[in-house]
Amino acid sequence: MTKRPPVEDVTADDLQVSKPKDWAAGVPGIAQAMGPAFKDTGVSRSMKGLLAMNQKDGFDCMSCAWEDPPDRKTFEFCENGAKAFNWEATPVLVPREFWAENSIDDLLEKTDYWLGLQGRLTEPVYKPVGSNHYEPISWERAFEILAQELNALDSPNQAAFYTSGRTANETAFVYQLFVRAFGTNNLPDCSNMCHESTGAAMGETVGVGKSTVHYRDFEKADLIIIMGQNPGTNHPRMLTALEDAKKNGAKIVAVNPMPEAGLKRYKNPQTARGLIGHGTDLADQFLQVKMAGDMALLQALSKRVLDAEAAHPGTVLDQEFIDKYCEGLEAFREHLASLDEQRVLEATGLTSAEIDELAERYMSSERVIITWAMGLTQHEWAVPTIKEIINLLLLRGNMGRPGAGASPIRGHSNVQGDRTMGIWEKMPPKFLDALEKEFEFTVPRDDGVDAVGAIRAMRDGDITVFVALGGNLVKAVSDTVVAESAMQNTHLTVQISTKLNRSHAVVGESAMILPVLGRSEIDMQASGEQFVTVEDTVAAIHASKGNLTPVAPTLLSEISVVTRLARAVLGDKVPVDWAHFEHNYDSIRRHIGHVVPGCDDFNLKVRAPGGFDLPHGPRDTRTFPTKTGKAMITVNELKTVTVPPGRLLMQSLRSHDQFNTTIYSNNDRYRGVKNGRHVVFVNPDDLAELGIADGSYVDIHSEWTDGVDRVAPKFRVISYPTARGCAATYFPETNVLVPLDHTAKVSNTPVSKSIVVRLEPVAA
Ligand SMILES: Nc1nc2c(c(=O)[nH]1)N[C@H]1C(S)=C(S)[C@@H](COP(=O)(O)OP(=O)(O)OC[C@H]3O[C@@H](n4cnc5c(=O)[nH]c(N)nc54)[C@H](O)[C@@H]3O)O[C@H]1N2
Ligand SMILES: Nc1nc2c(c(=O)[nH]1)N[C@H]1C(S)=C(S)[C@@H](COP(=O)(O)OP(=O)(O)OC[C@H]3O[C@@H](n4cnc5c(=O)[nH]c(N)nc54)[C@H](O)[C@@H]3O)O[C@H]1N2
Ligand code: SF4
Ligand SMILES: [Mo]
Repeated sequence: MTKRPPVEDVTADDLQVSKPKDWAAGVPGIAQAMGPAFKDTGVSRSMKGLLAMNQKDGFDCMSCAWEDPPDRKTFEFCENGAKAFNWEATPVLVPREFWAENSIDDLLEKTDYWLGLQGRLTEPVYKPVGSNHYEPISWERAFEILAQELNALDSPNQAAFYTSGRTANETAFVYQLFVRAFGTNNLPDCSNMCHESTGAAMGETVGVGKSTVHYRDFEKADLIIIMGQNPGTNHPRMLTALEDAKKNGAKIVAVNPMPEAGLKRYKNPQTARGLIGHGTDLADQFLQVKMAGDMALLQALSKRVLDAEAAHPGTVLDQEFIDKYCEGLEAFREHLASLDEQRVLEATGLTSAEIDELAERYMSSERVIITWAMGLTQHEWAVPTIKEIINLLLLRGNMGRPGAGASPIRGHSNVQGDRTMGIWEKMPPKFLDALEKEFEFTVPRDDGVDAVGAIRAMRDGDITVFVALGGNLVKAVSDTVVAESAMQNTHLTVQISTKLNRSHAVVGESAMILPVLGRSEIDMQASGEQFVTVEDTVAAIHASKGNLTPVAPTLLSEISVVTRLARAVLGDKVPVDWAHFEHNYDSIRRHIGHVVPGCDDFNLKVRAPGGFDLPHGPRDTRTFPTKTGKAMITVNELKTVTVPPGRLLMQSLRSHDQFNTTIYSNNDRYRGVKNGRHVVFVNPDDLAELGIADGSYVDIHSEWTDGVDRVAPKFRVISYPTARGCAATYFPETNVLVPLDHTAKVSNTPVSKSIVVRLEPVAA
């Protein structure tokens, strides 16, 4: 067992700030990828693991949902994939004495950075009511306690079962089956805080809430518009796809309040030109939009398209496509006729000329892809904004043909697959019917709670048991103070995890941690070595098989944990052979084949090297399974955010060295920040106007209609070329500023990207 020497958290005094970079990856990327991996995990374990990562017979990178290219290189991973691998594969283990040495109160004092550095969890631990310590218990005892607790509830709806998007398809399927057999649809997941707005917008307008492009479409596109996304950090290998697209003549436009390094220039570490040369210039146009201005921008673009068509009838719109496949054009045209250009310019902070230029690019391109991520989904009016992306694309038939489409880029590596497998608090009746037919038990039909709903219900005492399959909900969700007291208001919290985080410290009266294998590890069951499957952001499903010796023999696979939990809780309540599921994952896949559309012959199809693509009506055949059977061009009332004088619109985003609430280091190389995370990036002109000096310290107060004073104390101000009127901080440090009830309309996603804040100077 390896024990790490104590690690001290860094303080703000160590903070160093330098000029932001204007290119991504290159040699520093390789050094950052390999250095820590070799140091922590060891050269031989690292090489064995990394060489298998993202290979057709290896395991899927556990970081983001970016897709794998059809042809794989020897090193098919990026810097951040390597960091995620190292974080999981490390042989540093939490030692048994840790639990006696550290009380729950001690753990509450620590940061997530420190908690993660303690190493891999290896044995189940339990904190009984009244105790301030976890203590090791056997697996048998753990399941016994859970069965007692869950079966003692007055209603199954008093429990919630969270999922984070790293969970594999088979695990997700068995987990939702267990939860529904237990009797509830309380299946909140990380997607509620992530791409829920995308699902809502695309579900309504085109009938499928997933990307309408394949990997190969990127190299066929003439124009790729990247909105509200920072691929250099969050989907680094996307830069390779963008580089390939550029080589084929594509133009790239970035729409973002931040001049992100990865959107400007890419030095591909796999090529000589990338290592020693200038690299590839990516964005041909950078629209530095004001936060929450995208809806206005998109409407202005569509209006320009419609105006051009009016000026030269029959030359701009794809009228054939619209006539055959769409509805709503007339109402849309009428609505946009009165669009106020002045309001657009105010909301976007752009000039008419900039918008004209992008409109020209759009109209002169045959094949256009628009991609987006959290910069669009985490706003109050995210859903109508994304509907405007669909409108713009539909006008010129940019859907269901090569090189064109709508491409939401998903976050967690299998967040999309988890939804496909039934992790959703409001799965459609069709899925529930199929489940009922396959397993012969009555499936609950009432909608369950989502992530925000779960916190509310815990706060109000309506949910008393919280089980999490991965993730770190208390830290990831909005309104940290409320979320923490809600979690502490429960009777029992259970975390199925690989490593410690804040959710293991902020617990109910009683608490349990169940440690599991990571994706890179060999999963041996009664019938032999198992593999699982995952779905990437373009709906391609493929196998993932770990090849490293597990860090401890005491670990169970996630599927073992879920099936044993189901057996303990349900006994023979439902006719499901949970034990067989655990022994041979093919048996799970057989059922998936019967229940999940497009997964017939699942066992066969996932065994093909590289896997298979799920069917997708809009992409494959221009079939739109919406209410009307047509793609919907929708009318959305323009919404803009008003920021009172002296206030800024703040977003919370990711540094280059974190994966959501997992902090790999306190650095953010591309933005020039070292040794600190309590920083706020503000435009120099705004600083001058506010009379706040670069390098000084401020408390950040958020202002919302409920009048509650939410404060994030002592952040260092960094003068930074973000859009005027906007500010940026790191997630999750400023989640405390996002009111629980401030969520996107329809999707209920916390508004993590447009928070009205005021900066109040404090002493250094
Ligand atoms: N290394 C690493 N990879 C990750 C993650 C990670 O934490 N680390 N997280 C994963 C997950 S779960 C997700 S969801 C994705 C997230 O991937 P991203 O969405 O790229 O993540 P963020 O860091 O939140 O960046 C949001 C981007 O949107 C911009 N933005 C903010 N507001 C607006 C706006 O109003 N309009 C426009 N046009 N742009 C705006 C920001 O400036 C920023 O560039 O990444 C996944 N991959
Ligand atoms: N303010 C603000 N808040 C946000 C966001 C934002 O941009 N701004 N982004 C939101 C988004 S997009 C998302 S997706 C959510 C993320 O919310 P979550 O998915 O809940 O959070 P993560 O930090 O990704 O979860 C990390 C934890 O998962 C566990 N884990 C890691 N690997 C495994 C594994 O293989 N198995 C198991 N069982 N456990 C594992 C580890 O214990 C690790 O600490 O946060 C959201 N919150
Ligand atoms: S792009 Fe994403 S999935 Fe691919 S190696 Fe990098 S972190 Fe992993
Ligand atoms: Mo996400």
